[in-house]
Amino acid sequence: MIRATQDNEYVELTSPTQLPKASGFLWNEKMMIHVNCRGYAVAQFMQPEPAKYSYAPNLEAKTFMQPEQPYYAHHPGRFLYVKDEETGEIFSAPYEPVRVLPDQYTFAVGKHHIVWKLEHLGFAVEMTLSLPKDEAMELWRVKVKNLSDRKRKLSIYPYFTVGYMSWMNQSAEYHEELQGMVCSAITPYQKYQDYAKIKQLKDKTFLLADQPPRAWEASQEAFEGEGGIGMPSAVQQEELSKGDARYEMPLCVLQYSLELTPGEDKLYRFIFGPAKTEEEIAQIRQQYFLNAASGSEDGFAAAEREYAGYIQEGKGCIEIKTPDPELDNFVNHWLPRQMYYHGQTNRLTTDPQTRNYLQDNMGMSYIKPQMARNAFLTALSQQNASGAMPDGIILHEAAELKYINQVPHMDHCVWLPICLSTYLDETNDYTILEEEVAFAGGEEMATVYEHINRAMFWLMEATDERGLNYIDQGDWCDPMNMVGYKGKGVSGWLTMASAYAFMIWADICATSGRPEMSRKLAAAADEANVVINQYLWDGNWYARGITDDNVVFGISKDTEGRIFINPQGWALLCGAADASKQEKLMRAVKEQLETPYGLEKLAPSYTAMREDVGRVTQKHPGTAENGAVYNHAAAFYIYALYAVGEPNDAYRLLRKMIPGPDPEDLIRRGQLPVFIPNYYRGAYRQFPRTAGRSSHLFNTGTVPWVYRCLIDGLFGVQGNEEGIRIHPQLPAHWEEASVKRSFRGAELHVAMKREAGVTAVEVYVNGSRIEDGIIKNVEAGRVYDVLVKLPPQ
Ligand code: CEZ
Repeated sequence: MIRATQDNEYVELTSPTQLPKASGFLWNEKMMIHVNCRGYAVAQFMQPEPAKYSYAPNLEAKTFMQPEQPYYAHHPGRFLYVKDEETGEIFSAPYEPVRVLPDQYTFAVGKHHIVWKLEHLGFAVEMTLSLPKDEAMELWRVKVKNLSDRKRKLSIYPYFTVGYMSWMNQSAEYHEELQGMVCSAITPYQKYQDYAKIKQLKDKTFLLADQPPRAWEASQEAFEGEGGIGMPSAVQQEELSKGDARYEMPLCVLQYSLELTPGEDKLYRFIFGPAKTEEEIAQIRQQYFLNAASGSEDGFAAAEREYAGYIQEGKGCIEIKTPDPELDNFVNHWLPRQMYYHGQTNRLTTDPQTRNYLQDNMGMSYIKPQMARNAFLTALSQQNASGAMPDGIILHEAAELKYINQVPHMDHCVWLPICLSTYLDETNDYTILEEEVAFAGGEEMATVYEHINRAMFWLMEATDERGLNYIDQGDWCDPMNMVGYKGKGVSGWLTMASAYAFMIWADICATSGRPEMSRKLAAAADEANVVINQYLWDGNWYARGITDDNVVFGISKDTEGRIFINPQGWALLCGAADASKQEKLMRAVKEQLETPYGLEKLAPSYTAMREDVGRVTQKHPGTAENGAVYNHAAAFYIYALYAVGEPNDAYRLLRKMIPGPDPEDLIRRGQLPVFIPNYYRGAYRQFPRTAGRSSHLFNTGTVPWVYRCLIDGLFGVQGNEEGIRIHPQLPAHWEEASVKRSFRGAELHVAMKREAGVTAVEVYVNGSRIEDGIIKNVEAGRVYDVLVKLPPQ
């Protein structure tokens, strides 16, 4: 039902109904497309703000990408109606909108393309989606084959949703000379000042075909007639009416009629996307379909090939082999791909949230460190001279802070040293600290070192008389907006995160020859830890914060939101929790927050508004920050477990982030193991029926943290200023594992084995024992054979 192909190139699903929301996604420099097994699609492109070219049937609100995206009959999709011309029978690929269950069905999610294959009525249909590397457009291959032993006649109708483009102006028609359809619209606006902006937009949607169609239809209504989208009247007629759309909802559908001898197949190719002008569309047709560059390869095939190469560049820096092949496949292929997507696209925003931008680039440190470096400098160039970081980082001159970035959050500074430390671990590039960068406004310049000092001092100052950090309208938890909006409430988590940031910065200062500053920071961390224990320890775990009215919350006497995961994990990281507190809080987490699908972010989920906590309590219980298995928060906790040396709990929880391999688990999550979603439904103890269900939202800060869990924790192959420290923390039930680690231009082949008689980790490099486990002065171009002997369990 769900399997990886032999070569691990694809994850395949063989039913369109068992996991109806199963999906995959592709992206390039300009766009992203998320498609599901039944043919529905959400595509966005940047111009520079995210825009659509295939719309819903009603006016769409512009907002950020949503979890648990609902699908419905007229949801934008890419379909192929197939009509047997002898019997009149009709079905559609991949499954929607006709919903006839085919005899054979496969949805294959690959890294650089996505394929739907089905067999029905003696026909095989294959639809393949790919993208070019730099342009916003979809490249489609549609192949039909006669599987029967007689000649067959059929019509196929490639259908591309255009939808409700605009209430001001929308139309569509077929263009003979383009051999394609062009839909035109004007993005709705009202202020004359916006005219200058909207006149630049790509307001056309086109469909180009490599072969002339027999007929077409450009009006959604005319196409559907009384039959509706499930059995369109136009498909039941002999020929589409070659109609246009005049302020009618546009559609791109073509008809091809063909005859196939037994075993014969035929391939069609299409390009679907946005454009500004007809000339641009003509240009695309020329480039992709008419210019056969060399031999048989035309622009279309060259673009597919180039795109495969682009995705291939997003390789991670470890290749693992463990007793868990599904984990191996995920870590070797899908996890770095998802991390790369974040680093390359900035989640399709022009003003990524500062914490997201920094963490996404923490992940990029493993893939393209130069890009991470530039991103850190970009972020710092928007820092206020006071040390405060803005809520979002502006990536385009015309961009402005939108949505959540208009709400003041207090945590952005903590991510600077934390994310930079990963970059330094990977590259050892301490020169970044000496780089001169301006502050916002451009008047004052300072080194990166000075910038981060100011961020740390800003955090030290942003505390109340007790020394706890103010939360204002939020911290890492975006919607925790009413704990401190009156100016008094504090965040327990943020106090811990600040302490941890001070510790990390203290280390970096020490390593870069700044002992004085290092001591100052370490002292600040110690002071924070004292007040954390004084005001936030509740007996068995740490509180989440203290409200404007001085009410401690996230504690045993709360009936909802009794325990939050973040203060527990970060108390382990920042060193606030001593051994006895560590044990207590880990037990509380296991008892109250662990579920079969991972760790809940808080429990019990709030079922009613708490006006002194805020919007988070109004989210549906068990979704998102209100007690879902929020993977980003779970990843922090797992990272903390590795930091305090709890490999078994850490691994168990880590494994729960990936759907499967057990079929029941896959069905419950409803998602293929090709990405980690931002959440799985939680509130396991309150709403067990829906627990485990994936949000299908692949935008999440989880992935770089999972990668860090693997590098710094599980496989213990973390870089440092001397070289690389080998210190695996395999779970007890693993006898062995191996890792191929690319590191600063060298390659390490690390074999890990449990061996009788071994009492502590022993590391051998090219045959000789290394006492401290640190391979020093790693030389680029060299291959290191590393053997790690581990004590038996
Ligand atoms: O967004 C994420 C943010 O992108 O939520 C995280 C936060 O740390 C990330 O920076 C936790 O709050 O209600 C809201 O505004 C939500 O908070 C969303 O914006 C949330 C979504 O899950 C999107 O990923």
